[in-house]
Amino acid sequence: MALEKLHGPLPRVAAIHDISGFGKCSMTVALPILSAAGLEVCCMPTAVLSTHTGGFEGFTYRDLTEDLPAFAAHWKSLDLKFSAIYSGFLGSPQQVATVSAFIDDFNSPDTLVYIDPVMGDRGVLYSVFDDAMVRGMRELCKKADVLLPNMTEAAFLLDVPYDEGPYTEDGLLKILKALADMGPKKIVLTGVSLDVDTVGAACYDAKTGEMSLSTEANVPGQFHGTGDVFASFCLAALERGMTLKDASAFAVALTRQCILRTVARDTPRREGVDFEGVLPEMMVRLGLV
Ligand code: PXL
Repeated sequence: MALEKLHGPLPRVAAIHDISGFGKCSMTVALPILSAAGLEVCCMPTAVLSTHTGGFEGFTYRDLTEDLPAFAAHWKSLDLKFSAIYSGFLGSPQQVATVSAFIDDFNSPDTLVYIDPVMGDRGVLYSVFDDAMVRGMRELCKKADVLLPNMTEAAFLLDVPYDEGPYTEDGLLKILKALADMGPKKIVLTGVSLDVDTVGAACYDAKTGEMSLSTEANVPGQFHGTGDVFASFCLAALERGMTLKDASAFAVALTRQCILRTVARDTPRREGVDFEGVLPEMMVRLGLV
């Protein structure tokens, strides 16, 4: 694009995630994906870990909850405005409350709040979480314009037993409506399938009552960090103007590409997926190159 057509800042995203030094997830996938999508990322690191907590032992964990109010106050003094506020893994109910206050401070009619209520997978909570965390997340979800839970997180948020699927369209609609009753305006529910051979996402817009399903052929196995990769692709697409339905299908397709590349590389699952190799395709699909 000609330089004279460029004007003003890129759309800004406040990304509120931990930094896990090894094992690609949270900030280390959100930042590169959103930057490659032409969004300016303002990083609010909630904690610094040597690795993520899923599949490693002996990791370090430096909690940064106490730093966050001063971070927010400095950003306020700079009069920063955000197109999106995007939160993911949070370490404690106190941290959830701090992020909730950040959203209240920085939300505006021009801001979309994206909440990935990272809490667990395959029916179980991550080892570092308990009931108090689930209660905290329920409160935070009320503030979401777009909520991005997986099936496990949906079950904990709704306090219903986890069902490993496959699901029916009616069953999915019931879950989506119950989640919408908690407050979020739009929902993208991941880990969804109508049969054993496919997997994808179901999205729901509370305003129209419309549900849409996007699935692709399932790749067996558990791949760490795919929830974060999915949410980041979905946010990128929505911020670049795609509809909810198209953004959801886009994120399903690209996340599957990451998984296929990881299977081909045969790297340990806990190290995360090869999202790097999918960035060029993402940029092409977004019309950026
Ligand atoms: O991918 C979610 C995630 C993010 N951050 C940390 C985690 C996890 C999941 O285990 O441990 C620190």
